Amino acid sequence: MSKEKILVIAVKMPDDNEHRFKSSLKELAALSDTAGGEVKEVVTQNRQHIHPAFYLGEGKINEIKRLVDELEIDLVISNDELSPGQLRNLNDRLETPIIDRSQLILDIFAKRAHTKEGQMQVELAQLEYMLPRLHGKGIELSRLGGGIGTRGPGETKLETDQRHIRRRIQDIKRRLKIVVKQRDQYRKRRRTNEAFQLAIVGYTNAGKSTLFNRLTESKSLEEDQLFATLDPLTRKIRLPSGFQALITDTVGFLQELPTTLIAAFRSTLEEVTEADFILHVVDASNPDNEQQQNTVIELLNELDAQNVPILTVYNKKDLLKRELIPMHYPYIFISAFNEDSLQELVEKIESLLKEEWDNFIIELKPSEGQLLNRLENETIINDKSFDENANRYIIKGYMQTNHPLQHILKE
Ligand SMILES: Nc1nc2c(ncn2[C@@H]2O[C@H](COP(=O)(O)OP(=O)(O)OP(=O)(O)O)[C@@H](O)[C@H]2O)c(=O)[nH]1
Ligand SMILES: [Mg+2]
Repeated sequence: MSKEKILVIAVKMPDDNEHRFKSSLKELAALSDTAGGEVKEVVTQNRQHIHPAFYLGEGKINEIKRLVDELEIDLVISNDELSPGQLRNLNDRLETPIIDRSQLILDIFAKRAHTKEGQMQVELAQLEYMLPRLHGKGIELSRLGGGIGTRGPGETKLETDQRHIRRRIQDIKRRLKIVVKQRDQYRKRRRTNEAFQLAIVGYTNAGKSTLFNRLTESKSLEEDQLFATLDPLTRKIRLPSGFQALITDTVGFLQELPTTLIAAFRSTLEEVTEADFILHVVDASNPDNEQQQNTVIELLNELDAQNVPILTVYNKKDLLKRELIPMHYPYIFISAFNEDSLQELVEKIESLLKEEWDNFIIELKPSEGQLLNRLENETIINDKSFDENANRYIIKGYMQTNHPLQHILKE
Protein backbone atom coordinates (compact mmCIF):
# COMPACT_ATOMS: atom_id res chain seq x y z
CA MET A 1 0.00 0.00 0.00
CA SER A 2 1.43 3.40 -0.91
CA LYS A 3 1.89 5.90 1.87
CA GLU A 4 -0.41 8.88 2.14
CA LYS A 5 1.48 12.08 1.34
CA ILE A 6 1.17 14.46 4.23
CA LEU A 7 1.70 18.18 4.66
CA VAL A 8 2.01 19.42 8.24
CA ILE A 9 0.93 22.89 9.31
CA ALA A 10 2.05 24.36 12.64
CA VAL A 11 1.75 27.68 14.45
CA LYS A 12 4.50 28.78 16.82
CA MET A 13 3.35 31.17 19.52
CA PRO A 14 5.65 33.63 21.30
CA ASP A 15 5.89 31.55 24.49
CA ASP A 16 6.50 28.22 22.73
CA ASN A 17 10.08 27.36 23.36
CA GLU A 18 11.99 26.68 20.15
CA HIS A 19 13.24 23.27 21.21
CA ARG A 20 9.82 22.08 22.35
CA PHE A 21 8.23 23.32 19.16
CA LYS A 22 10.72 21.40 17.04
CA SER A 23 10.32 18.23 19.08
CA SER A 24 6.52 18.41 18.82
CA LEU A 25 6.93 18.53 15.02
CA LYS A 26 9.29 15.58 15.13
CA GLU A 27 6.78 13.68 17.21
CA LEU A 28 4.00 14.52 14.74
CA ALA A 29 6.15 13.13 11.92
CA ALA A 30 6.73 9.91 13.88
CA LEU A 31 3.01 9.66 14.56
CA SER A 32 2.28 10.19 10.85
CA ASP A 33 4.68 7.42 9.98
CA THR A 34 3.08 5.10 12.51
CA ALA A 35 -0.33 5.85 10.97
CA GLY A 36 0.96 4.88 7.53
CA GLY A 37 1.73 8.28 6.05
CA GLU A 38 4.80 10.22 5.09
CA VAL A 39 5.40 13.89 5.84
CA LYS A 40 6.45 15.62 2.60
CA GLU A 41 6.44 19.19 3.78
CA VAL A 42 6.10 21.23 6.95
CA VAL A 43 4.72 24.77 6.89
CA THR A 44 5.16 26.78 10.09
CA GLN A 45 4.14 30.29 11.01
CA ASN A 46 5.05 32.50 13.95
CA ARG A 47 1.95 34.19 15.30
CA GLN A 48 0.84 36.19 18.32
CA HIS A 49 -2.49 34.35 18.34
CA ILE A 50 -4.00 31.33 16.65
CA HIS A 51 -6.18 32.65 13.82
CA PRO A 52 -9.73 31.98 15.07
CA ALA A 53 -11.11 31.05 11.65
CA PHE A 54 -8.12 29.57 9.84
CA TYR A 55 -5.57 28.55 12.49
CA LEU A 56 -2.80 30.21 10.41
CA GLY A 57 -2.97 33.58 8.64
CA GLU A 58 -4.97 33.84 5.44
CA GLY A 59 -1.91 34.68 3.37
CA LYS A 60 -0.29 31.48 4.46
CA ILE A 61 -3.29 29.48 3.29
CA ASN A 62 -2.55 30.38 -0.35
CA GLU A 63 1.01 29.19 0.02
CA ILE A 64 -0.21 25.92 1.52
CA LYS A 65 -2.75 25.47 -1.25
CA ARG A 66 0.02 25.85 -3.85
CA LEU A 67 2.17 23.27 -2.08
CA VAL A 68 -0.73 20.85 -1.73
CA ASP A 69 -1.29 20.93 -5.49
CA GLU A 70 2.37 20.89 -6.42
CA LEU A 71 3.30 17.95 -4.16
CA GLU A 72 0.03 16.08 -4.71
CA ILE A 73 -0.65 16.02 -0.98
CA ASP A 74 -3.29 13.54 0.21
CA LEU A 75 -3.75 14.83 3.71
CA VAL A 76 -3.00 17.97 5.72
CA ILE A 77 -2.35 17.55 9.46
CA SER A 78 -2.25 20.42 11.92
CA ASN A 79 0.10 20.29 14.87
CA ASP A 80 -2.60 21.56 17.26
CA GLU A 81 -6.17 20.56 17.86
CA LEU A 82 -8.50 22.54 15.55
CA SER A 83 -11.94 23.90 16.33
CA PRO A 84 -14.85 22.64 14.26
CA GLY A 85 -14.91 25.98 12.42
CA GLN A 86 -11.20 25.99 11.64
CA LEU A 87 -11.45 22.46 10.33
CA ARG A 88 -14.33 23.39 8.04
CA ASN A 89 -12.75 26.61 6.77
CA LEU A 90 -9.40 25.03 6.03
CA ASN A 91 -11.07 22.15 4.27
CA ASP A 92 -13.04 24.59 2.08
CA ARG A 93 -9.98 26.60 1.16
CA LEU A 94 -7.51 23.78 0.62
CA GLU A 95 -9.97 21.37 -0.98
CA THR A 96 -7.95 18.63 0.63
CA PRO A 97 -8.73 16.39 3.59
CA ILE A 98 -7.44 17.87 6.84
CA ILE A 99 -7.19 16.38 10.30
CA ASP A 100 -5.51 17.56 13.50
CA ARG A 101 -3.06 15.97 15.90
CA SER A 102 -5.83 14.51 18.06
CA GLN A 103 -7.46 12.74 15.13
CA LEU A 104 -4.12 11.35 14.08
CA ILE A 105 -3.50 9.89 17.55
CA LEU A 106 -7.05 8.54 17.69
CA ASP A 107 -6.49 6.90 14.31
CA ILE A 108 -3.36 5.14 15.54
CA PHE A 109 -5.14 3.96 18.66
CA ALA A 110 -7.95 2.63 16.48
CA LYS A 111 -5.49 0.59 14.44
CA ARG A 112 -3.75 -0.70 17.55
CA ALA A 113 -6.67 -1.68 19.74
CA HIS A 114 -7.06 -5.43 19.88
CA THR A 115 -9.20 -6.31 22.85
CA LYS A 116 -12.91 -5.64 22.80
CA GLU A 117 -12.52 -3.19 25.66
CA GLY A 118 -9.69 -1.27 23.98
CA GLN A 119 -11.68 -1.06 20.78
CA MET A 120 -14.74 0.26 22.54
CA GLN A 121 -12.68 2.84 24.41
CA VAL A 122 -11.05 4.11 21.24
CA GLU A 123 -14.27 4.24 19.28
CA LEU A 124 -15.93 6.14 22.11
CA ALA A 125 -13.08 8.66 22.11
CA GLN A 126 -13.32 9.04 18.33
CA LEU A 127 -17.07 9.53 18.32
CA GLU A 128 -16.96 12.03 21.19
CA TYR A 129 -14.30 13.92 19.28
CA MET A 130 -16.33 13.94 16.06
CA LEU A 131 -19.76 14.78 17.40
CA PRO A 132 -19.28 18.55 17.87
CA ARG A 133 -17.46 18.75 14.54
CA LEU A 134 -20.24 17.38 12.40
CA HIS A 135 -22.46 20.43 11.83
CA GLY A 136 -23.11 20.89 8.14
CA LYS A 137 -20.03 20.07 6.18
CA GLY A 138 -17.76 18.26 8.52
CA ILE A 139 -15.34 15.43 8.74
CA GLU A 140 -17.40 13.15 6.54
CA LEU A 141 -16.88 15.50 3.59
CA SER A 142 -13.28 16.08 4.40
CA ARG A 143 -12.41 12.40 4.27
CA LEU A 144 -14.90 10.69 2.01
CA GLY A 145 -12.36 8.37 0.51
CA GLY A 146 -11.20 6.76 3.73
CA GLY A 147 -7.63 6.73 5.04
CA ILE A 148 -5.90 8.22 8.06
CA GLY A 149 -8.47 9.79 10.36
CA THR A 150 -11.53 7.91 9.09
CA ARG A 151 -10.78 4.50 10.49
CA GLY A 152 -12.54 3.06 13.47
CA PRO A 153 -11.18 0.13 15.47
CA GLY A 154 -10.85 -3.15 13.63
CA GLU A 155 -10.71 -1.50 10.19
CA THR A 156 -14.37 -0.50 10.35
CA LYS A 157 -15.30 2.82 8.89
CA LEU A 158 -16.34 5.38 11.46
CA GLU A 159 -19.98 6.26 11.70
CA THR A 160 -20.56 9.83 10.49
CA ASP A 161 -24.27 10.38 10.91
CA GLN A 162 -25.00 12.49 13.97
CA ARG A 163 -28.03 10.58 15.15
CA HIS A 164 -26.28 7.26 14.73
CA ILE A 165 -23.24 8.57 16.57
CA ARG A 166 -25.32 9.60 19.57
CA ARG A 167 -26.94 6.19 19.72
CA ARG A 168 -23.63 4.42 19.26
CA ILE A 169 -22.05 6.47 22.08
CA GLN A 170 -24.84 5.44 24.45
CA ASP A 171 -24.47 1.83 23.40
CA ILE A 172 -20.70 1.75 23.90
CA LYS A 173 -20.94 3.48 27.28
CA ARG A 174 -23.42 0.89 28.46
CA ARG A 175 -21.24 -2.00 27.31
CA LEU A 176 -18.09 -0.47 28.72
CA LYS A 177 -19.72 -0.17 32.12
CA ILE A 178 -20.25 -3.92 32.16
CA VAL A 179 -16.64 -4.63 31.15
CA VAL A 180 -15.27 -2.24 33.76
CA LYS A 181 -17.38 -3.94 36.42
CA GLN A 182 -16.06 -7.35 35.42
CA ARG A 183 -12.53 -6.08 35.56
CA ASP A 184 -13.11 -4.54 38.97
CA GLN A 185 -14.17 -7.96 40.21
CA TYR A 186 -11.11 -9.55 38.70
CA ARG A 187 -8.96 -6.86 40.30
CA LYS A 188 -10.57 -7.47 43.68
CA ARG A 189 -9.90 -11.16 43.33
CA ARG A 190 -6.27 -10.46 42.58
CA ARG A 191 -6.20 -8.17 45.61
CA THR A 192 -7.55 -10.82 47.94
CA ASN A 193 -4.96 -13.22 46.56
CA GLU A 194 -2.56 -10.51 47.69
CA ALA A 195 -0.48 -10.73 44.58
CA PHE A 196 2.11 -7.98 44.56
CA GLN A 197 1.67 -5.78 41.51
CA LEU A 198 4.37 -4.06 39.54
CA ALA A 199 3.34 -1.69 36.74
CA ILE A 200 5.59 -0.57 33.92
CA VAL A 201 4.73 2.94 32.75
CA GLY A 202 6.51 5.44 30.55
CA TYR A 203 6.52 7.57 27.45
CA THR A 204 5.73 5.80 24.21
CA ASN A 205 8.72 4.02 22.65
CA ALA A 206 10.71 4.09 25.92
CA GLY A 207 11.22 0.34 25.84
CA LYS A 208 8.50 -0.82 28.24
CA SER A 209 7.45 -3.87 26.25
CA THR A 210 11.05 -4.85 25.56
CA LEU A 211 11.73 -4.78 29.27
CA PHE A 212 8.49 -6.58 30.07
CA ASN A 213 9.28 -9.33 27.58
CA ARG A 214 12.85 -9.81 28.82
CA LEU A 215 11.71 -9.90 32.44
CA THR A 216 8.88 -12.35 31.85
CA GLU A 217 10.03 -14.13 28.72
CA SER A 218 6.80 -13.27 26.99
CA LYS A 219 5.81 -11.60 23.76
CA SER A 220 4.27 -8.18 24.13
CA LEU A 221 4.49 -6.36 20.83
CA GLU A 222 7.75 -4.41 20.78
CA GLU A 223 8.29 -2.12 17.85
CA ASP A 224 10.07 1.06 16.93
CA GLN A 225 6.71 2.70 16.55
CA LEU A 226 4.51 4.77 18.79
CA PHE A 227 1.80 3.06 20.78
CA ALA A 228 2.84 -0.47 19.94
CA THR A 229 1.08 -1.53 23.12
CA LEU A 230 -2.50 -0.52 23.81
CA ASP A 231 -3.95 -3.22 25.94
CA PRO A 232 -2.41 -3.84 29.32
CA LEU A 233 -0.77 -7.24 29.64
CA THR A 234 -0.05 -8.94 32.96
CA ARG A 235 2.40 -11.76 33.68
CA LYS A 236 4.09 -13.41 36.59
CA ILE A 237 7.63 -12.44 37.48
CA ARG A 238 10.02 -14.05 39.96
CA LEU A 239 12.62 -11.87 41.63
CA PRO A 240 16.07 -13.30 42.56
CA SER A 241 15.05 -14.29 46.10
CA GLY A 242 12.15 -16.34 44.72
CA PHE A 243 9.58 -13.67 45.51
CA GLN A 244 6.69 -13.78 43.04
CA ALA A 245 4.84 -10.76 41.75
CA LEU A 246 2.63 -9.76 38.87
CA ILE A 247 3.93 -7.27 36.35
CA THR A 248 1.87 -5.26 33.87
CA ASP A 249 2.94 -3.65 30.61
CA THR A 250 0.86 -0.56 29.80
CA VAL A 251 0.00 1.88 27.05
CA GLY A 252 2.64 4.53 26.45
CA PHE A 253 2.07 8.13 27.44
CA LEU A 254 2.37 11.07 25.10
CA GLN A 255 2.25 14.84 25.29
CA GLU A 256 -1.13 16.35 24.48
CA LEU A 257 -3.14 13.17 24.43
CA PRO A 258 -6.64 14.06 23.25
CA THR A 259 -8.84 14.62 26.28
CA THR A 260 -11.56 12.34 24.94
CA LEU A 261 -8.97 9.61 24.76
CA ILE A 262 -7.77 10.03 28.34
CA ALA A 263 -11.38 9.97 29.49
CA ALA A 264 -12.11 6.79 27.54
CA PHE A 265 -8.95 5.05 28.74
CA ARG A 266 -9.26 6.21 32.29
CA SER A 267 -10.24 2.84 33.68
CA THR A 268 -7.28 1.18 31.96
CA LEU A 269 -4.86 3.86 33.05
CA GLU A 270 -6.18 3.75 36.58
CA GLU A 271 -4.96 0.20 36.97
CA VAL A 272 -1.61 1.83 37.49
CA THR A 273 -2.84 3.44 40.69
CA GLU A 274 -3.60 -0.02 42.06
CA ALA A 275 -0.04 -1.13 41.61
CA ASP A 276 2.21 -1.65 44.61
CA PHE A 277 5.26 -0.46 42.74
CA ILE A 278 5.81 1.49 39.53
CA LEU A 279 8.69 1.14 37.11
CA HIS A 280 8.87 4.40 35.17
CA VAL A 281 10.82 3.55 32.02
CA VAL A 282 12.56 6.48 30.30
CA ASP A 283 14.35 6.46 26.95
CA ALA A 284 17.51 8.07 28.29
CA SER A 285 18.90 8.46 24.79
CA ASN A 286 16.00 10.63 23.65
CA PRO A 287 16.98 14.33 23.67
CA ASP A 288 13.50 15.15 24.93
CA ASN A 289 13.60 12.73 27.83
CA GLU A 290 13.17 15.52 30.37
CA GLN A 291 9.93 16.70 28.84
CA GLN A 292 8.83 13.09 28.48
CA GLN A 293 9.49 12.34 32.13
CA ASN A 294 7.44 15.39 33.12
CA THR A 295 4.56 14.31 30.92
CA VAL A 296 4.49 10.90 32.58
CA ILE A 297 4.71 12.29 36.09
CA GLU A 298 1.92 14.79 35.36
CA LEU A 299 -0.33 12.02 34.09
CA LEU A 300 0.46 9.83 37.09
CA ASN A 301 -0.48 12.70 39.38
CA GLU A 302 -3.68 13.26 37.45
CA LEU A 303 -4.53 9.60 37.98
CA ASP A 304 -3.80 9.96 41.69
CA ALA A 305 -0.92 7.51 41.61
CA GLN A 306 1.52 9.71 43.53
CA ASN A 307 1.44 7.45 46.57
CA VAL A 308 2.81 4.42 44.77
CA PRO A 309 6.60 4.05 45.08
CA ILE A 310 8.38 4.65 41.77
CA LEU A 311 11.71 3.43 40.47
CA THR A 312 12.84 5.47 37.48
CA VAL A 313 14.46 3.17 34.95
CA TYR A 314 16.70 5.06 32.53
CA ASN A 315 16.72 2.68 29.59
CA LYS A 316 18.77 2.46 26.36
CA LYS A 317 21.98 3.41 28.12
CA ASP A 318 23.80 1.65 25.25
CA LEU A 319 22.72 4.58 23.06
CA LEU A 320 23.64 7.26 25.57
CA LYS A 321 26.24 9.61 24.15
CA ARG A 322 26.67 11.97 27.04
CA GLU A 323 26.04 11.84 30.71
CA LEU A 324 22.47 12.18 31.80
CA ILE A 325 21.54 13.67 35.14
CA PRO A 326 18.68 11.73 36.69
CA MET A 327 15.60 13.83 37.46
CA HIS A 328 14.19 11.38 39.94
CA TYR A 329 15.33 9.27 42.84
CA PRO A 330 15.61 6.26 43.21
CA TYR A 331 16.79 5.45 39.72
CA ILE A 332 18.82 2.94 37.73
CA PHE A 333 20.48 3.03 34.30
CA ILE A 334 19.94 -0.07 32.18
CA SER A 335 19.76 -1.42 28.70
CA ALA A 336 16.80 -3.74 28.29
CA PHE A 337 18.85 -5.77 25.80
CA ASN A 338 21.54 -6.54 28.33
CA GLU A 339 21.27 -9.56 30.66
CA ASP A 340 23.45 -8.03 33.38
CA SER A 341 21.35 -4.88 33.32
CA LEU A 342 18.19 -6.89 33.84
CA GLN A 343 19.76 -8.70 36.76
CA GLU A 344 20.80 -5.38 38.33
CA LEU A 345 17.27 -4.12 37.84
CA VAL A 346 15.54 -6.99 39.62
CA GLU A 347 18.09 -6.77 42.43
CA LYS A 348 17.46 -3.05 42.72
CA ILE A 349 13.72 -3.63 42.91
CA GLU A 350 14.24 -6.16 45.69
CA SER A 351 16.54 -3.95 47.66
CA LEU A 352 14.05 -1.08 47.47
CA LEU A 353 11.26 -3.35 48.67
CA LYS A 354 13.41 -4.48 51.57
CA GLU A 355 13.91 -0.87 52.61
CA GLU A 356 10.14 -0.44 52.83
CA TRP A 357 9.12 -3.78 54.29
CA ASP A 358 9.33 -5.22 57.81
CA ASN A 359 12.08 -7.67 58.46
CA PHE A 360 11.24 -10.90 60.25
CA ILE A 361 12.77 -14.03 61.73
CA ILE A 362 10.60 -17.07 62.12
CA GLU A 363 11.16 -20.66 63.20
CA LEU A 364 9.19 -23.36 61.41
CA LYS A 365 8.74 -27.04 62.11
CA PRO A 366 9.61 -29.39 59.21
CA SER A 367 5.90 -30.23 59.00
CA GLU A 368 5.09 -26.64 58.13
CA GLY A 369 6.23 -27.05 54.54
CA GLN A 370 3.24 -25.29 53.09
CA LEU A 371 3.85 -22.18 55.11
CA LEU A 372 7.52 -22.25 54.16
CA ASN A 373 6.45 -22.43 50.56
CA ARG A 374 4.18 -19.42 50.93
CA LEU A 375 6.96 -17.45 52.59
CA GLU A 376 9.28 -18.30 49.74
CA ASN A 377 6.82 -17.05 47.14
CA GLU A 378 5.29 -14.09 48.91
CA THR A 379 8.12 -12.57 50.91
CA ILE A 380 11.74 -11.79 50.26
CA ILE A 381 13.83 -14.38 52.05
CA ASN A 382 17.38 -13.44 52.85
CA ASP A 383 18.52 -16.48 54.74
CA LYS A 384 17.19 -19.95 55.38
CA SER A 385 18.88 -22.51 57.64
CA PHE A 386 17.99 -25.70 59.49
CA ASP A 387 18.76 -26.02 63.20
CA GLU A 388 19.21 -29.76 63.77
CA ASN A 389 19.16 -29.58 67.56
CA ALA A 390 15.89 -27.72 67.66
CA ASN A 391 14.57 -29.47 64.55
CA ARG A 392 13.47 -26.12 63.16
CA TYR A 393 13.90 -24.08 60.00
CA ILE A 394 15.07 -20.56 60.70
CA ILE A 395 13.87 -18.11 58.09
CA LYS A 396 15.02 -14.51 57.86
CA GLY A 397 13.44 -12.13 55.42
CA TYR A 398 11.26 -9.15 54.62
CA MET A 399 7.50 -8.94 54.44
CA GLN A 400 5.12 -6.29 53.15
CA THR A 401 3.62 -4.34 56.04
CA ASN A 402 0.03 -5.30 55.24
CA HIS A 403 0.75 -8.88 54.18
CA PRO A 404 -1.79 -11.45 55.43
CA LEU A 405 1.02 -13.58 56.90
CA GLN A 406 2.02 -10.76 59.27
CA HIS A 407 -0.08 -12.31 62.06
CA ILE A 408 2.01 -15.47 62.25
CA LEU A 409 5.08 -13.40 63.02
CA LYS A 410 3.43 -11.96 66.09
CA GLU A 411 2.56 -15.35 67.56
N1 LIG B 1 19.28 0.45 21.76
C1 LIG B 1 18.28 0.08 22.54
N2 LIG B 1 17.03 -0.01 22.04
C2 LIG B 1 16.04 -0.41 22.86
C3 LIG B 1 16.29 -0.72 24.23
N3 LIG B 1 15.10 -1.07 24.78
C4 LIG B 1 14.17 -0.98 23.80
N4 LIG B 1 14.72 -0.59 22.65
C5 LIG B 1 14.05 -0.38 21.34
O1 LIG B 1 13.15 0.70 21.47
C6 LIG B 1 12.00 0.50 20.62
C7 LIG B 1 10.72 0.65 21.43
O2 LIG B 1 10.61 -0.45 22.32
P1 LIG B 1 9.21 -0.93 22.92
O3 LIG B 1 9.55 -1.93 23.95
O4 LIG B 1 8.25 -1.29 21.86
O5 LIG B 1 8.72 0.44 23.59
P2 LIG B 1 7.38 0.71 24.43
O6 LIG B 1 7.74 1.63 25.54
O7 LIG B 1 6.71 -0.57 24.79
O8 LIG B 1 6.53 1.52 23.36
P3 LIG B 1 4.92 1.67 23.24
O9 LIG B 1 4.25 0.38 23.51
O10 LIG B 1 4.80 2.14 21.84
O11 LIG B 1 4.52 2.75 24.22
C8 LIG B 1 12.18 -0.89 20.00
O12 LIG B 1 12.71 -0.71 18.72
C9 LIG B 1 13.18 -1.57 20.92
O13 LIG B 1 13.94 -2.54 20.26
C10 LIG B 1 17.62 -0.60 24.73
O14 LIG B 1 17.94 -0.83 25.90
N5 LIG B 1 18.58 -0.20 23.84
MG1 LIG C 1 4.88 -1.29 24.35
